[in-house]
Amino acid sequence: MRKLFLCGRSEAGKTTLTQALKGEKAHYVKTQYVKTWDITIDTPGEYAETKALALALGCFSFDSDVVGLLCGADEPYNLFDPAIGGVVNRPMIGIITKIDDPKANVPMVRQWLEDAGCERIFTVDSVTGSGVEELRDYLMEEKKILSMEEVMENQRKGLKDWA
Ligand SMILES: Nc1nc2c(ncn2[C@@H]2O[C@H](COP(=O)(O)OP(=O)(O)O)[C@@H](O)[C@H]2O)c(=O)[nH]1
Ligand SMILES: [Mg+2]
Repeated sequence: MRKLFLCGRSEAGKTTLTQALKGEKAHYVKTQYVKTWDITIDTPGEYAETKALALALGCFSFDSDVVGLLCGADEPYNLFDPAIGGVVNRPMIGIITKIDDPKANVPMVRQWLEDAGCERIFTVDSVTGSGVEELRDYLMEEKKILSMEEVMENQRKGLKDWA
């Protein structure tokens, strides 16, 4: 299974999604530091919210196979700049959580994540488990291991390294 790096503001649902992917029932735990599990790298939201700490996220992301930008469907503002995928040399996906929240605005959050450059967007409710299986199936897809020549060829064509 490919390892998913989770980045998003506090309370977006990174830890609850980690629990859902591990098959655990949702229970609240404040994430105090970056935690590497089998399936995810769970990060404290404060890292994404603070310019100085955000740099550390770049370093931690290199231990993952897939970078996930995570946003609650009820979030009132967006943390992710347009086209930030340029600084990530992994497939970058968007994950919209809390899709059943009464304040959910999935089309707006989807637009933010598309603008950021996410190549796929998943919608989940980590408490009920809705949509989590689709994300799990995506993570189960085989990891591509490319030779330097293949990467350079992709770069010559203007494609992503892993295309
Ligand atoms: N209904 C619903 N609640 C969620 C979902 N994801 C997280 N929550 C709730 O949102 C709160 C913050 O979640 P948490 O995973 O700790 O956020 P984190 O700070 O990004 O790790 C908790 O009370 C969770 O139960 C979701 O998909 N649906
Ligand atoms: Mg957390």
